[in-house]
Amino acid sequence: VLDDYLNWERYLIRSEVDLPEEYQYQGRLYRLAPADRLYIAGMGGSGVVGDLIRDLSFVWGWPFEAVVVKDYFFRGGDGLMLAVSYSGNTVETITAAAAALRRGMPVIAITTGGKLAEMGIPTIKVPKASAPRAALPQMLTAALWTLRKIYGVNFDTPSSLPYDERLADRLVKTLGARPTIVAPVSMQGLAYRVKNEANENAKLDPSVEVLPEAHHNWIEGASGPIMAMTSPDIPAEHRTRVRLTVDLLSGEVFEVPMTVGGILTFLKHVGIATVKIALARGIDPLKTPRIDELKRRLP
Ligand code: G6Q
Repeated sequence: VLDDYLNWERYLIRSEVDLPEEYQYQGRLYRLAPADRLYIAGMGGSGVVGDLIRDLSFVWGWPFEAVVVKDYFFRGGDGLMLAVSYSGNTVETITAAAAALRRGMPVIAITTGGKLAEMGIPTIKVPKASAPRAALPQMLTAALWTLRKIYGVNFDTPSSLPYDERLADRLVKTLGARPTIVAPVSMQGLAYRVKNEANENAKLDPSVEVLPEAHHNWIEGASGPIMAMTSPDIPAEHRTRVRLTVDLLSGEVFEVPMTVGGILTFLKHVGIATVKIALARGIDPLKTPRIDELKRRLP
């Protein structure tokens, strides 16, 4: 898994994806046209693609409302859905995709295979990695090229994701202390990804608080260490909220450019740092026995 993170740039998709303008599914016609609402279904390491697209679309004003779906149940109306599942076998994602199709909504799959790839809907197959969470570059860039094709959105495709040992060390220290990760709404997806990496690789349980809402409740109860996230690219209102939090409570501030390159470079360091924490604790960063057991026990 460490090798995957170190070689993330190799997995970035750098060219357009092939998608039809329309397709037939179970005798019904679906058109892949821009819709005001974009649903992104997916769980865990695949679901983060939706979280990050929501952050990016907010920061860069993309021409759709990104709605993240992390459940079996899908009750949305008009729109377009991306169903992201690394394995292609995640029951919540497959169920939500099927529900969207029943409602006449076009769905595009992003996966390495599994049941999702066999549904007979447009599917972008991405290369495998050691774990779903380690396949973020290929899943995220596959989703972004899809959005380029349908909505014409612009994004950067970084040529490299440079490694900085000092940043990794700072993250080891900060995340090892099980902080509360504090981020504004515009960086919420990024903050949850940091938490998830600490959960899955390091087997730690930091929490996430989102601003400005957390200034109306959590701030009064806050007691532990704080990891604060900010960016030069987010609205001034959000930057101010982060600054005020750290002024009042102190904390380690991480500034992340909200570009594809900035996000993936930072998350590569988070991946490496959480693997390092695991190894220092004598834990296998790759294995996720509870997640596997839960999937086994599901009907
Ligand atoms: C990530 C984990 C886990 C996984 C989800 C969803 O590395 O294994 O978070 O991503 O359980 O599975 P799929 O990614 O296969 O849909």
